[in-house]
Amino acid sequence: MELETSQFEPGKLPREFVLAAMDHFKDQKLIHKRYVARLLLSCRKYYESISSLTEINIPTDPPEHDPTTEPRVTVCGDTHGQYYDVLNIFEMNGHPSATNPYLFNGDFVDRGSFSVEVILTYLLWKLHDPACIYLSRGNHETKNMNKIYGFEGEVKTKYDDQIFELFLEVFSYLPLAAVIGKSVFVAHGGISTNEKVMLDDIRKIKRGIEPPETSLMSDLLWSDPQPFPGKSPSKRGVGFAFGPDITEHFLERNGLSLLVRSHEVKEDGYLIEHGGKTITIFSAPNYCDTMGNKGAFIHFDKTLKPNFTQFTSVPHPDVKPMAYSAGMGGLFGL
Ligand SMILES: [Mn+2]
Repeated sequence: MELETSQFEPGKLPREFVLAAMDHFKDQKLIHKRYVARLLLSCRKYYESISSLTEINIPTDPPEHDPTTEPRVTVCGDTHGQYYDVLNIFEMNGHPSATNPYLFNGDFVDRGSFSVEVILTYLLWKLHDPACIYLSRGNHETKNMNKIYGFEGEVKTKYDDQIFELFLEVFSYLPLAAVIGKSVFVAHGGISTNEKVMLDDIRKIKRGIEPPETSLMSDLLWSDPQPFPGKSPSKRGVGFAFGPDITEHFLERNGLSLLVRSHEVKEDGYLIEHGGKTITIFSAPNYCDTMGNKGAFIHFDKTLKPNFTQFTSVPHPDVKPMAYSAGMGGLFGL
């Protein structure tokens, strides 16, 4: 399928092209470098123009492929280069569309060796229709992590240095958090332990940079919940661990009902903590081909109560996780 440059604009990329590209990827074929470059340049421009905080509304109509269900938004956690499991999510839950919107909550790349296919698929859908898929940045959409955990090596093997630099630029402009139905706050790591942070502070975060070590941006991308009150230094060395009291105060002063975050593998694909106020969602089943965990995603309808779907991993071609990692990453923990 041949495309004009003018078709690489938000809302103009034909659905048939996205579906054909996904089939190509499934057969371990790539799309031409000139399409990838156009896609990334167009996405960089688009993401640069929008807020650091994405506002998502529940659609008024149910998904076209399943009109008997309630209108809903689907939230997925880490997918980490597990392209065949992402295809399985779309098979179970339908392709992205304005009536079947998805929010992917960061960590699309690294670890799994089909990271190029995963991120290209998401960005192609984004250009097809910006209202069919929303992406928030994870701590793996960063230069330092990509160097260690495989994405840099993978892009340089499948494309080249120039395309890798363009990916980094797109990552640097991804939004940092989302609010669904004015009520559910979603960020990859979690929230800041600074008890004054308001949604407006998140909206105002300047992007186009790698996350500064101590910053609201890093708190959103790197933090983890802890079961006891207060805050602790993070075991990861970046961000903090935040207790149920910090979650409660953040939600209350911002008029929100729930925090959804990802960033940690969970045996059941999700975990509810902080008296029901914090949910972890993780969508990479059998993470790194070794963890044996389930994946899960969440549906939010107009009641804004979470509704979970769990799934197990599907087979993928014999390319091991971290296959393109040049460094020592494979020797560190999971
Ligand atoms: Mn993460």
